[in-house]
Amino acid sequence: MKKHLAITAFLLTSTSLLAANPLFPEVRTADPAALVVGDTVYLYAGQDEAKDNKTFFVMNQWLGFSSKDLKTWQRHGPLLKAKDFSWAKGDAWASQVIEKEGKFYWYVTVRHASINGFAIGVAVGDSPLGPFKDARGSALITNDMTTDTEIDWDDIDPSVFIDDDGQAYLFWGNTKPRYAKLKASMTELDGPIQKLDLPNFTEAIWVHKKADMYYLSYASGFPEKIVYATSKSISGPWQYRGILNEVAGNSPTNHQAIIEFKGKDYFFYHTGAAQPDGGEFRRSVAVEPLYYNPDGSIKRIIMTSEGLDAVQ
Ligand code: FUB
Repeated sequence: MKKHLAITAFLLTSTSLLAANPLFPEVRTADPAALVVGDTVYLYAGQDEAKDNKTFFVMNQWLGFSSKDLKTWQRHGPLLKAKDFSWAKGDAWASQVIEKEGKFYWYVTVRHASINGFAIGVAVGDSPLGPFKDARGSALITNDMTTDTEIDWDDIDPSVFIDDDGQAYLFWGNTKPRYAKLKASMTELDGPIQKLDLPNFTEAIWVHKKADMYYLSYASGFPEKIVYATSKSISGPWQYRGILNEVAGNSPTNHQAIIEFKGKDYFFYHTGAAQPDGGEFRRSVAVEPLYYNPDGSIKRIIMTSEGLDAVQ
């Protein structure tokens, strides 16, 4: 009996055994975006508020989380809402936060109130947890700036990458992948919108760099698999390298964030696997280790219920 109590006490206090995938079982989260600042990972995710999996997404705000070991997470609640952009109607879809010179820029997908379709906005704050406020008072990208598709949700899923020379690039898109340079202000385009050539592209671009290789991962097909391409230059050409993550349990969408933290690499994604009510419109964020091969390719992600051990 004494031994049983000791084991129970160990399970309750050992964070490395308690936290698993999905990371935040008490809330539905989607479209993870991770940011490393010093010894902390900040994780931003849209909140899936749909009551069931029958109709469509209900997403009004983005939640913030932070961790120093990827196992014990602090919940910071909503850090930004779609309605914080006065020109937006709602739909807090995928986003990414990036740091430049001590400021934190949060690029978001929202539905525009007066221009048909989805748009990309940017908020700014002085810390990774904000407070954040609309940096422009208007959208950075609107649907009427990209007229080569029939759909009105082609301007979604921003991912911003700052190259070693300080030049920032905004990538985004649904069905048509695009990118443009950003001015030093981070809130204005600097030049034309360019097209990318990526096979079977759906959405969810994430750009990162490892050693001297650029990586562009994205959701492909539908239901979505996360695939990736590599390049020796941020402006391409991009070489398709294959599947990174298979279709995630019980969710036709997927959306990834890739980071290096304390010397190791990690892959955040979402699934519909949470019990009892996870699914297409009630997703949950999870995390797995990510491993590079010596030739720069990435090993296929293995989705697990256990998740990670605590990072020391
Ligand atoms: O969460 C709403 C949309 O579904 C995102 O913008 C896409 O990436 C997909 O996950």
